[in-house]
Amino acid sequence: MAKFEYAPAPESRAVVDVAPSYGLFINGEFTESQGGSAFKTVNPATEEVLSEVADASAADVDRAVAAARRAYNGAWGRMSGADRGKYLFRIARILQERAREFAVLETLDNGKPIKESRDVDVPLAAAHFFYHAGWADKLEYAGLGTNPRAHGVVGQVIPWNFPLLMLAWKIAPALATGNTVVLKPAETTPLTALLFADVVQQADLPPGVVNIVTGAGATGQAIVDHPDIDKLAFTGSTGVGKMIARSIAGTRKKATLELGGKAANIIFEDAAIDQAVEGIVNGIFFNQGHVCCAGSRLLVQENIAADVERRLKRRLETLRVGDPLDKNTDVGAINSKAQLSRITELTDAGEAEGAERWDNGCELPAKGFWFRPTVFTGVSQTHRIAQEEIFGPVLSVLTFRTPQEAVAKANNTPYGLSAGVWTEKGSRILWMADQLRAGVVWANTFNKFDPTSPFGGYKESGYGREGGRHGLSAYVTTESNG
Ligand code: TAP
Repeated sequence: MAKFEYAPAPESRAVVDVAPSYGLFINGEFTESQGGSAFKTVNPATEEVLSEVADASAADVDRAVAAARRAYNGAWGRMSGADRGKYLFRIARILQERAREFAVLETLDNGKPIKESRDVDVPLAAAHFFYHAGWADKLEYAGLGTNPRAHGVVGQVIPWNFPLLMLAWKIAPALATGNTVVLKPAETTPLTALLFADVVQQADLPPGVVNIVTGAGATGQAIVDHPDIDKLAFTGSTGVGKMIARSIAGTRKKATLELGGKAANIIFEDAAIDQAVEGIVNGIFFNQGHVCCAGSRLLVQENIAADVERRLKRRLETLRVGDPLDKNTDVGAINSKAQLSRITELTDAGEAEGAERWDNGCELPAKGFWFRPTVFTGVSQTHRIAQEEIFGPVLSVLTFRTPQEAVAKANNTPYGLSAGVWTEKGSRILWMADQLRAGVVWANTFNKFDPTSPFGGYKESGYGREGGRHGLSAYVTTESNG
């Protein structure tokens, strides 16, 4: 086993063991993939191979769905909500107990700074299980409709930007409502999902309730196409989301799609500027900008634009880019070579289309996938960098004069996931929240998440909500929604 050490101080050392290879987690145990094929998962900060992971074929997905069906028809389907809740509480507590292990593994496989996996990803994942544990025996009173019942077997496909957290967003509500699960993590970040399988065993969950099938897009497609899946939950790109919607059209499958975004972070002249600059930096550079709700467009009122740009650049010069396992790192590695190429292609297009490019000039490690925090000014609405999701540490700055113009520009994208408003005027916050076509609107803050709040988009950002009472409704049928 390869050993990876975290934290330079000996007293705060935590070590995580990464096995040289992993199988699929089906029916409560690890098993080989039927075709025997595997793929490598790489540490994006060093390009070192971390492990070889089984590549699930359609036949493996079929085995996983059959196991989930047996579990649903068996003990799990008959279990009381109170007993299901106990399993969820147990999982939440184990996640807390093993938090450091999860944080280090997430950082190794994803490239995100350890302070983010430690303080955001893992605690929020545990919080999601605690929150849904509380719902498991109260579904009758959740206002979801008459006689809420599980769908049955749920297929779940998640992306690489918050691997453990997206897994928690998917699995916790599915189990709380009595469904069983077949989940596919992203190809570049399978390791925390496989460690979660270990937690499932530790919590003594009945076999087949949670199945983890690793693989690439073809494995996801096999889940989507499987005839015995009752409901699909997908988080990922709008392109793949559209393909999934087409694949299941006319079938009995229900679906929730959480897709891309191009959020506007809007600063008015009366805002507390330093606080707003902090929010903007967090909004786009948190998790290297690999965030669906990232504030990737800054809309700043024209008369304060020069001041904001100056303060923003000064702040960006203080960001530490580098070793994700260093507790002082602010911006880690780009998750994959493919993602780095996409960011490079779009930023080159930004320059070619005439926007002015600036980066913080920091040194980058020799190995691994890296991109400097970058800001484009003089961006117009038609530029690709103002329209397309870059999913990297790149901010496009546009200006506006009136609130009406800010709303028009903010809404002028195919997406509608999130937005931020910075102003001292309460009435303006309420007016903007009403006008913005975004599922989440933050005021004088950004990137705040809580399991009690529903999260999801308008337009091409998808449909359905995750979190809160609204998120539960996607996992049940009632006498009114069939
Ligand atoms: P995708 O390429 O769409 O991949 C998402 C997942 O779908 C991965 O597990 C992927 O497998 C799988 N997949 C690929 N092709 C598939 C197919 N034909 N059928 C079924 N599954 C398939 O997105 P990504 O690049 O991993 O993630 C980034 C995107 O996710 C961004 O657009 C981001 O905005 C969005 N996102 C949205 C949210 C919310 S809540 N709205 C949250 C996080 C991320 P592979 O990994 O093997 O390709």
